[in-house]
Amino acid sequence: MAKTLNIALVGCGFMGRAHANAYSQVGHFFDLEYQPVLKACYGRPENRANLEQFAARWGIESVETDWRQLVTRDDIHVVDVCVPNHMHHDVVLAAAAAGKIVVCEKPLAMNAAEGEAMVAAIEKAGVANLIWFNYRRVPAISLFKQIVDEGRVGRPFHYRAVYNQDYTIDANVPQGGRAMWRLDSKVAGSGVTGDLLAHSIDTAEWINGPIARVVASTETFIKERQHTDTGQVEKVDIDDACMFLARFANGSMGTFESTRYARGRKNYNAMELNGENGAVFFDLENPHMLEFYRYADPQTGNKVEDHLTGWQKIHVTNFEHPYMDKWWVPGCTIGYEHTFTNTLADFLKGLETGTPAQPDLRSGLRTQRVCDAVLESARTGTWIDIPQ
Ligand code: SOE
Repeated sequence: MAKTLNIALVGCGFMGRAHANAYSQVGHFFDLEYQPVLKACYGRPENRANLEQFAARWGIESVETDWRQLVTRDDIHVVDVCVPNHMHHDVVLAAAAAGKIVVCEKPLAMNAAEGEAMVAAIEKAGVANLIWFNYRRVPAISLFKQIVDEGRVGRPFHYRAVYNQDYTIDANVPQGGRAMWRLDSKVAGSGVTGDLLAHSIDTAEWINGPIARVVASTETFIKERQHTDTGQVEKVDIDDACMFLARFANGSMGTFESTRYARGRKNYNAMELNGENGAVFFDLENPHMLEFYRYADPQTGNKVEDHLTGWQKIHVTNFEHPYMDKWWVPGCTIGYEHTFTNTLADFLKGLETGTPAQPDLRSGLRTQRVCDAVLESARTGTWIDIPQ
């Protein structure tokens, strides 16, 4: 017997669309006891026309222009927080106080202090929760983790992450407003560190364990931009680029690079792990390919290298690959939007089985602490230890 879960989407921008699509699709592809229903969505009163159009397009039953009213409605079971970052804290606290299930976009908050209050509220309320680090559910990235967990990489030496884009190179790109709030520090909290490196950090710690310490450098290439809300040219306070070195608790070394000034790169999220027995490489511009270098047998440690040794390319579309038995037939690919559907399916399965899906908000707080340490290191020029 299906159980209905009424969803309130708090936010209807880019992420609102990605989530709305996941709620609409999940029941068509996964066998789940819980069936989400898009009950209501929130948008600002001045954007009411957009909000109504959004609701009509996605079949959402009602609209609200007061999010506080929405999150306390009796007919809502799940509050999905996909408004810009500066609102996450208040919405999560109100939703937790109302006893709602909470699913929140990344990064968790503007900073770790806010994140701590959010996790405390969630844990006090005892409500199920999730942070949408969707890239864990790219089938090839899930397979990356599986290969590492199977011991095929062996002792890890190096983890390398790059997350580059190029959409802010033009000095005429404004900051703020609906489209460019990610460039406004008062709304976003930080630049590439919270927006892009948060993904890289989440994936890195998931695959290679906790980061123990970091040292970072950041740059803001374009120091002033016109602000959409005021029309004035204002100082830009976000990090346009960030690079940091990391030491993992397992002894391996990490390098992380992110920028919005890598001409030619649109959403280049890449990672490589080099270990004693092998290595794995992934990049999101080739989303179905995982590259694996096999050097030694994980059981015996014996060298398997011969004249055929080399990087092996795995087209991650077979039924035995993560998530792929839920979609099409081998060889038929899935895309960006499916990573949200896969994430949602795992979350709903977690509600059904009682084994909560990860990452939850506490895990998001861990990532937030690493982001804060990276930014502090960039300010002070020193290594910063991450509280474990
Ligand atoms: C930024 O351009 C952005 O939309 C991020 O905010 C998302 O988290 C990332 O997945 C794609 O790029």
